[in-house]
Amino acid sequence: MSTDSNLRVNGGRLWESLMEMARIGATEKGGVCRLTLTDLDRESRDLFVDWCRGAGLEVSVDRMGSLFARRAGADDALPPVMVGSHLDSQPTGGKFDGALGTLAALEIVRTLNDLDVRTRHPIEVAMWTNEEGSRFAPPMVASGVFAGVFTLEQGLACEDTDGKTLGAELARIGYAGDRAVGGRPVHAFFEIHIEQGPILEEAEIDIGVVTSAQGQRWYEITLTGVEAHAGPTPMDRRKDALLGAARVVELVNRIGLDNAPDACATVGMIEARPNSRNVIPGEVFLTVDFRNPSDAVLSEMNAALRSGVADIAAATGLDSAIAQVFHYPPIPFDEACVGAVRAAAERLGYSHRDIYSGAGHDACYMAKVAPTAMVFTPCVGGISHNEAEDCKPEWVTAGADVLLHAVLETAGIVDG
Ligand code: HGY
Ligand code: MN
Ligand code: MN
Repeated sequence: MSTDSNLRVNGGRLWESLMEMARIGATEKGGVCRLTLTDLDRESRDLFVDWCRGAGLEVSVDRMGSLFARRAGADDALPPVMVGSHLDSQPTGGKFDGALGTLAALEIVRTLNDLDVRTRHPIEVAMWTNEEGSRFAPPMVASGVFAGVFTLEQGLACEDTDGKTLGAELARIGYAGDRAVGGRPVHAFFEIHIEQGPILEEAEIDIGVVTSAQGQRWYEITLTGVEAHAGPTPMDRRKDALLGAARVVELVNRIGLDNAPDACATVGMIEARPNSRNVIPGEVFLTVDFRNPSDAVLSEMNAALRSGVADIAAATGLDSAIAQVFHYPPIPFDEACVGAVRAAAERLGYSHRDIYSGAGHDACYMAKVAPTAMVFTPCVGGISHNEAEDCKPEWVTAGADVLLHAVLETAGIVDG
């Protein structure tokens, strides 16, 4: 039975769910701060689990705290079509990053329930722990454990800047599940997400058919000099770690510009110690985030960073330590699943274009263990990882309609 183009989600219900979820961790500027494994994360999980159970789904929690809400298939022994994303946010995050993918997945199930449609494969709505990597690096760690990229021990041992481990925080909020992480067949994985960039909105295109995700390398750099008094210490006798860090920030930006137009290079975190106004900083910790659609160029950026940091340390009399904490090469998504997304947009009459993802997503790791594809919606001004992040009801509805059809094409409709 082919997917009837009249099959559509209830966009109003989805928008309402997004606005209700956005009240958890709501910030004054209209965003959300729902850092992973905080009490607010627990509150969002509790609400999501209630909604899933309200839709008749069977909810399980794995040992990384990821949630799986299952709708039986007509042939329930078949591997599930999984659809989902994350609910954790950046410290100054928005209402849609992650929540759109998680709640649109739930909306698909709600729509199938309304229309009494049975699918051949079971459907599982997934909510992954710690996608953002803001509190605990690396990002996408739970889907990474599910895909066998990290061991469970590595995932649980991730530490935040206060020395708390992911495993301990998971137990503290009551979401340390007992289900094995991964190691089971998944028929396909789909994720819908806002683009988090300007391309679709500027081109006035409804749907991004995501063909791949660019590669990433994340680093932690520590520069060590000598703490000293800001008054009596002559300028030529200083080993100023913050001076070195300032030059590293300039170096990172230069590496990004030198590899234009596709490279992205960012220093997002910097901590000067002891961070006192009249003490020459003796130590600085900073992070580097490199992205590129070419792994070869990412390697060149890596080499330029390492040699550049060594030169800066030598010129400023500092010791330097650089650790790569995360890397994955560019990830192509599955042609058949990407085709199902493209065909769905065509069938439903939505404008669409192929696009690669600048951001990382749980789909990037799921692509290692299941045929995977993503659907992008535009976002207002291309802004994300910012409390001003915004989307439009018509974009959300169009994206969820396409997701519904791509999932049904892949899961198969038995009757309804
Ligand atoms: O960093 C990323 O691309 C994602 O938001 N975790
Ligand atoms: Mn996200
Ligand atoms: Mn994000």
